Amino acid sequence: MSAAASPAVAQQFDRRVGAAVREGLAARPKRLPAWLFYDEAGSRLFDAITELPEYYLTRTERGILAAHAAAMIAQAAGDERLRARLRIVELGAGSADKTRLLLKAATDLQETVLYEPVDVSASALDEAKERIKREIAGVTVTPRVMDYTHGDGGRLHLGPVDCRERRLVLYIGSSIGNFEPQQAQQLLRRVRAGLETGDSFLLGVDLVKEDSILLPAYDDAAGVTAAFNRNLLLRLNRELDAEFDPHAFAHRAVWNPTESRIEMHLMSCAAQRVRVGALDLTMSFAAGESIHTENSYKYKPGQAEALLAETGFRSEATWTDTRGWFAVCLGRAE
Ligand code: AVI
Repeated sequence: MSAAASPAVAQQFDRRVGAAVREGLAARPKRLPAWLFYDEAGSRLFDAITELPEYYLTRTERGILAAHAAAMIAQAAGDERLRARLRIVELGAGSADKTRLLLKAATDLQETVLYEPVDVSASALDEAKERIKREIAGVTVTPRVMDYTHGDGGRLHLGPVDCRERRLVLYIGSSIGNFEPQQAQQLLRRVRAGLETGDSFLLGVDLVKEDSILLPAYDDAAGVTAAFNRNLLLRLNRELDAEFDPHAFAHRAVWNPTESRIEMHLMSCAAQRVRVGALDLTMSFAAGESIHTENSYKYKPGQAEALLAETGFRSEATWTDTRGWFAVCLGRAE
């Protein structure tokens, strides 16, 4: 165990990661922000989560898109006589897997479509671009590497469109669920401020259901979600010269009905002290003390539509699965 950070790590660590860890571990209760999950290993683990039998979200949303993509695209494009050409933006596109269904529906309607995936990860965008170019004729992909959650004076900068075009912004995958209610509102306001009246916004939300369904989705039998949660500590070891023993922390998923959210925690199995070399910090953990690593909000029926209405969109349509587990809502910028 080294007493100080190795010079290489101390000089090179990402300041945003360092600041988030310093702030989160000084808070009571201790917390770490969920965006820290998504380094290369974490993104791979998340892809594996989406394939798990217990993680119904991806599969359910994909089913809704498969059944209704044509209706979603037609609704966004508007009345047949005044129909606009759509240009599709996707926030947090990642691997853009389910988006293919919407892109295919768009090319069925208007033959060609411009697709602008937005993500902080350039490598995820490059992969998505190559795959979509290969698989769907008629799609031109222009990726944008951008943190759509921050900066630029409260407005998402998407650039000009042709006067006969309308933007359709996709925010699917229940990504909005990882934002606190107030942050979710702020994000939608940012998006609205970057759109013109008549543009539209497609939002995917996970709905409240029995905890017997919710909890296994975040605590699966194969332990993939536990590995995803613990990878956060491994990331701090790699990037901040920290000395966490990930197996000295247990993965916990808790349903909080008052806040309508699944919480993920890493619970210290024993009293321990852990050095974070690059921050020149030693943290103490009591036995049973937890680090709160994620909230995943589950929406009540009508709540996503209310959020759209509060943030400058007219809620026009909602599509859901037969079990009512997941909803995809279309809002029109007013
Ligand atoms: C990315 N996000 C929508 C996932 C969720 O369900 O909240 C992240 C996740 N956390 C644990 N499993 C999946």
